[in-house]
Amino acid sequence: MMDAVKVTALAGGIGAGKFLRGLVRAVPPEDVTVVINTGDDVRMHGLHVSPDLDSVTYWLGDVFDRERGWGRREETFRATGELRGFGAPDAWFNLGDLDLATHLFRSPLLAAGVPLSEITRRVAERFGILALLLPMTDDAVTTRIDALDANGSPLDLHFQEYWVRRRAGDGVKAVRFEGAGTARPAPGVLEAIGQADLLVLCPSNPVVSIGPILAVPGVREAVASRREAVVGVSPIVGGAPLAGMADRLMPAVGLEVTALGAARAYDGLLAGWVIDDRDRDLAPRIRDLGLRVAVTDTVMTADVVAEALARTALELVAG
Ligand code: FO1
Repeated sequence: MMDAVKVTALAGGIGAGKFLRGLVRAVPPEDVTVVINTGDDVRMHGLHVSPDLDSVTYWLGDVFDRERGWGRREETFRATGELRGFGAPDAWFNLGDLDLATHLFRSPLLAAGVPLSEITRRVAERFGILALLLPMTDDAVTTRIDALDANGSPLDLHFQEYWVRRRAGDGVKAVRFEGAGTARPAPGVLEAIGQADLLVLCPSNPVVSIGPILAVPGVREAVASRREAVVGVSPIVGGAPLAGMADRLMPAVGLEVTALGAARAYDGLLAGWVIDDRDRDLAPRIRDLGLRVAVTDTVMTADVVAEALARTALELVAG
């Protein structure tokens, strides 16, 4: 354990969840704050679903499904099957029966005016999570994809429609974070960035996972002002994401799909960048960006691998 080091992590969903399980083994979980993307949040069947908040919660709460990556283990999807039988319009999105309880708990509280950050605290408490989990904002921010379908017709899609319903099959023209311009960081977010000893950008999609967090006014500036303490872990290994759709979204914002391209996504924010053994050849070019580079195993098949990765990342920018 690295003692007396306060760490703030910026996180998306699956890759972040795996990494954070290692981080809370490397430092005491009470010293970890996680600022989580809410741009993927979506209304389904009238319920508020927060996929990245829930992924991080389930991974740290020890109820994750390592194979599927999202949702809970020992999950069943009977309610969604039933909704499909009704012809419910949102039944293309697979809400598990246990997962549904989270949305049923959260949605009426939100409707009653309880901030998402407070609800997130209560959900994290229920799962015995000692790290502090913060949504990036209590305001509505929605990631939208400007795309072209197979016939070249323009589409304006919610991120989940693009990713789950249409299986990332459309050509991506642009990514927008609707509402980000007027969103305020959730209580504690700027403080957690300002007061951390070390900051970590988790191995999450730089465009649609970390991008929305940095788009909340004040957050990018806060991270940039701590640059010397910021380390990132590449979500790209061997020219492809380990999970997700970064390979389709990075080119749309002018980034090559490599560990170098992912580092470039964080121009002006990083002191260190951790890449996988397979990307060793890219290290000199990343060092040319002015970054310290660590090369290690980033494929987190088990918590011990994630723990070693977290230690390597923290040590790269510590002291
Ligand atoms: N991903 C899928 O590929 N298919 C699904 O039906 C699906 C449902 C789902 C329900 C709740 C939840 O929290 C996440 C869910 N995900 C699903 C994952 C999600 O679409 C994305 O992986 C994240 O938004 C990106 O981090």
